[in-house]
Amino acid sequence: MVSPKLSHSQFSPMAKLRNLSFWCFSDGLLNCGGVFLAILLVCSFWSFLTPTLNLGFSITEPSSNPVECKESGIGVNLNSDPEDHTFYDDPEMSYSIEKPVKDWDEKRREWLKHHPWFAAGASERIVLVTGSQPKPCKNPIGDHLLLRFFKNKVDYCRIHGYDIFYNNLLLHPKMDSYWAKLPVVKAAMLAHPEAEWIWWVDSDALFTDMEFKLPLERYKDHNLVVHGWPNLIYKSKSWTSLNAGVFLIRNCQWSMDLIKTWSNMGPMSKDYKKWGQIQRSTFKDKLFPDSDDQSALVYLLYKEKEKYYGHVYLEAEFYFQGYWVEIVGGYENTTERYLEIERGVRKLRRRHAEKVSEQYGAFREELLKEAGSWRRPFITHFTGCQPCSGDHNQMYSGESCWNVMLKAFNFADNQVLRKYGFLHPDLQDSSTLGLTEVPFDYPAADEGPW
Ligand SMILES: [Mn+2]
Repeated sequence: MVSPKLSHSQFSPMAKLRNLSFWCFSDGLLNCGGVFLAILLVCSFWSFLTPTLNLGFSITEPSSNPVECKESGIGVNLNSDPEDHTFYDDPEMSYSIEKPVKDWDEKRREWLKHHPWFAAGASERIVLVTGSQPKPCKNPIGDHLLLRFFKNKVDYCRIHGYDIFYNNLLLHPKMDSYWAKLPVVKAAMLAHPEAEWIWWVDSDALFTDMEFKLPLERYKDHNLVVHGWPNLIYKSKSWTSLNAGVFLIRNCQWSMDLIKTWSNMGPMSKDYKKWGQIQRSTFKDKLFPDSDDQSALVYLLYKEKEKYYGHVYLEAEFYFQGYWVEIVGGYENTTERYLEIERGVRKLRRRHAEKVSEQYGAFREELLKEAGSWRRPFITHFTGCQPCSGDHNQMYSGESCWNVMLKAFNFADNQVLRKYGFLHPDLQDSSTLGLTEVPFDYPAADEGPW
């Protein structure tokens, strides 16, 4: 396998760097002494405070040791781009999906070598990429819906420290609608050599478990993760055997090659029509004539199993993305079950800063091990609702789509809002008048600390 090696030996600070501080931070703060933590805190406070900001107490004296901060190699340096040549200086390199990239693993490795402060944590770094069409939505409330979908992704990324890129242009004029993501994902791979993963999440997909984190360790030997089922690909031969609306793709040469092959079944290809016919004759449940990105990916897995299957992780253990129709009826029950857990565990009711919320998520995760269908679905995908165009699938009414989206927005938002002291008591209520303050209880005097 090409790139897991890349990520685990070449980018691993343990293998490449003898600098103790890098080693320390790559393996997480658990391995670090309080000294390093203190330096990190001092550095980050120092770099974010303006001299005019007076907090009434002294966090650091800026003149005391800023140089030490810079030279400690701890933290990310956003200001330095050394003059050494990298792929960015190569006039042959192109962001365009029409010009394939070669030797990407070496190029990316070289760039990281010149920007060593990105080495720590590189194998877990994710950039979330999403987007929508260039024009205003036809559905009168479509742009509002898209805004709330986007707000949800921003919330998720802020909580987990991921970068996010929203694109609303066609980076290739012919690659529109569901094909538009591929040119964006390729460009994002070049724009973010510091990231190991690019995570495409459709505009109509919503994080509905704001605490859950992708189990990256599980994907260490794979380059592409999608929600899907092998028996549906190889036995049922269905074009819905996986969902291409949410995928995690490793930033490596294998992925560059996949994107090239994959996009060659799209509208930029002279064989576009032919691919539509091939897909329809292969997948009997596909009823529309045009070649689409999802059928194209299923086709590659089906037709070239040897080449692709071993590199693609078909995730079905949790809702990597889940069809909203199966999910939305359970939000109230889920809310109740989570509250029940919290009522029994004081630590989960403890008020805390949003920045430190991941550890509470990890703690709750322990308590959710037995959770079945009532655990929060990670991503609810409003497939078929078409919030922007309003041209929803005739299987359901527009009203039912907008109503359940509202419920899902509030369900997700409540998990964020409580860190700001408020919540929507009624998931179906869109008015701000419905907000209430989160009731926090405190340990009784005789109960001791949290
Ligand atoms: Mn979608």
